[in-house]
Amino acid sequence: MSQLLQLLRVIYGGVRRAGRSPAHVWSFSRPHVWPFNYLEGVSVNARFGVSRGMALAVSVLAAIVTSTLSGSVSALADTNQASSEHWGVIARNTIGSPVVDLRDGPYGSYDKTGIYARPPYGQGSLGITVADNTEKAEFGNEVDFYGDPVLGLKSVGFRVFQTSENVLLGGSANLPNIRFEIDPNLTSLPATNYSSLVWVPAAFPTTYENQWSPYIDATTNGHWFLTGAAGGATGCAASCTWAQIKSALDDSGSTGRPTIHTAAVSKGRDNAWVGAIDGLRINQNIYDFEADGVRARRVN
Ligand SMILES: [Ca+2]
Ligand SMILES: [Ca+2]
Repeated sequence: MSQLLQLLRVIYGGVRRAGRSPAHVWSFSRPHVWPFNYLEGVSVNARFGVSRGMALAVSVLAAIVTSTLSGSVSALADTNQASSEHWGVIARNTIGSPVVDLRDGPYGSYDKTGIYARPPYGQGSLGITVADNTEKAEFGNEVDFYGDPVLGLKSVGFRVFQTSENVLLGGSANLPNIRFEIDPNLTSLPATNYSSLVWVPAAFPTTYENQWSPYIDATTNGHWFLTGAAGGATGCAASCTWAQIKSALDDSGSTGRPTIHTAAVSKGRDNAWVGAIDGLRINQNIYDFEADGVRARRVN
């Protein structure tokens, strides 16, 4: 078996374990570099993309060598990314019949040119349509972040395609959210094992409308809150800064540190909204939403 592994490394430049799911988690030491248009001061590589032929070969060989590898790796760890197939609509948190669609584009709006007139990563994005204040859409990952430390979250943010129509419908802060379902593990609430940790973006500058935004850093922009009992116990039921909410969750109690259940982007229930999201950043990975799936781009 070790000889087979050695052969595989010679042929493909090395394979290594990159996630919790055994059959879908192979990445290569020489990652595919996907074209991108602009970055938040960093360069990234996509480590999800492999050619169909290579993917087929690896899927066959992966079954042979999986048994030689052991241990699980956090989705927040340096060497990992979430698997594309683990991203999707989170049914539990979807209300009504919103549209959540991995799509090409949007390119535009019609009179826009330059880097903000095209998806920031690849050629597609996550389109979201919410009809009114009764609907809620959520797209995320219920597998790869499970059990990861909330206090280990360092970098969070995304890019968004906002329209002036959305602003007319709900004001300049009518935007989607980033949402982590968590176990707050607060000492004062030992029976509370669930809360949503939600980021609410600040009002959008008019200059960002009808095009792609720059990177919006959720650790400095807007505000955060916690739902349920944890919101009241931390003083963050309505609005806290990122620093405040992390400090409030860091009570170093006997119940343990807060852990992540899920990671997602969401919209609702507040106003109608039609737009798109791309480049969801969670720590050292930028999740590139594309029509054919979600690629993790590693921030170098
Ligand atoms: Ca994209
Ligand atoms: Ca708990």
